[in-house]
Amino acid sequence: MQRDTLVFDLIDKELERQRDGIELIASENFTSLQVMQAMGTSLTNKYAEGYPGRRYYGGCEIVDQVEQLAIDRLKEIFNCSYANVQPHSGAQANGAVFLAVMKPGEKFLGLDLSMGGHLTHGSPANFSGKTYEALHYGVTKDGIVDYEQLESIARKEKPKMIICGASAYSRDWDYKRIRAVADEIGAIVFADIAHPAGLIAAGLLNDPFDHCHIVTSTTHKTLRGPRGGIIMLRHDFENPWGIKDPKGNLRKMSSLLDLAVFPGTQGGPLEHVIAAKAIAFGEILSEDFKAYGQQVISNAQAMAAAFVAKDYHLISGGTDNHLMLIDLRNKNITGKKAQETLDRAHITLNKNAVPFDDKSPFVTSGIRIGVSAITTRGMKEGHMQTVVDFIDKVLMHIDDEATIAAVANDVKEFMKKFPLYPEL
Ligand code: DSN
Repeated sequence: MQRDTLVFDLIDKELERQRDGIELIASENFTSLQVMQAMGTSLTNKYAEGYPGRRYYGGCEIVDQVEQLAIDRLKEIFNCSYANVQPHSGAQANGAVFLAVMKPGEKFLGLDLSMGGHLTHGSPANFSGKTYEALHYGVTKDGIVDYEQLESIARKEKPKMIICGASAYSRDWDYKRIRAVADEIGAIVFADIAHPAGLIAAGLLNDPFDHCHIVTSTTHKTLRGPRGGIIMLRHDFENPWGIKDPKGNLRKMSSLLDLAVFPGTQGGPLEHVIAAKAIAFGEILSEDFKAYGQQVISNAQAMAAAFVAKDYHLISGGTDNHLMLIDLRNKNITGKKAQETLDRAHITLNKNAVPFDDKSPFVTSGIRIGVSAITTRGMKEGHMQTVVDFIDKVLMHIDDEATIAAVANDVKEFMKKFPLYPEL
């Protein structure tokens, strides 16, 4: 077979785009070269339905070791007793949790998508909102999770499960408070830590594991691994909710979750991605990762301060983690226009609804910015002012093509200081 230059040329162009630009999408990061290489290996050819040591196919003796390594390392990172590394994504991981613990039509409570929540936390367009009765809490006018509202809905509606976690929330969570109300009503607490997982792994944010029965995450955001999902329990438990497996047997939560991933929602695990997860987890266990997490938070706080100094309105006034949400209404710019114009200046971020937004989700009043990827590229606090200056220059000259082109050139030049995959 001839090399497919059409596709490989596009892959080369994407690498060039990533090298030349300032990547500020809060859910993105750059994996190490070895993590990326593991995904392009012979492991992609192997079917391995089941779990290590209990598969439905022959020839699994090597992938069993790979998957067990990933499980063991993940358990060590979060001090867990159970980990499932097979979910293909965060949405798949969350889907498996729902399948394991909820029956169609039962109630659960999650953060509203328009207030920073995630699609899988009950959006009407998502399986979670279509299959179950989704109730929502929001944030206060100061942009902080409205715990009083959460408690009052929980006491009144008695949902079976409460989800904490968000896609666009820059503050830490009070997991203990959520667990307290859950215990009052006998609800399961499920934390989706997809965004801050790396900072939790580094011990820099509140630890959800002691208070939340079930925890899921993606592996590619602040954890800096390949695209994928994971499910974890610090303490496995006989479930007091009387939840049964499809055959009607009472089982431990770990067993219900394993069944919900395979065969509940997935077939064969992606062992090449699991190998990459294992490598990423090894990197997280190194001392360097804690320093990375600390730098992410320092950079986010330096960037937030630089935006505030230029009169940008940050939801909640700042950040505890890797991201910030900016309401652009005082600048008379929509999120859509900001995203599209910054893209032309090689600055990539996403438009985002802000709490109490008056624009559609396709337009939005805000932008979401994360610093995990630029921190991986080697930026420090001092570079945040330069990035904010680039963004501000574009936004303040949003219809001036010459200025946008000049910033695009400056960005490209600036990013040469932070090499990305020099070996490629
Ligand atoms: N799409 C991810 C994000 O950008 O936060 C969440 O799934």
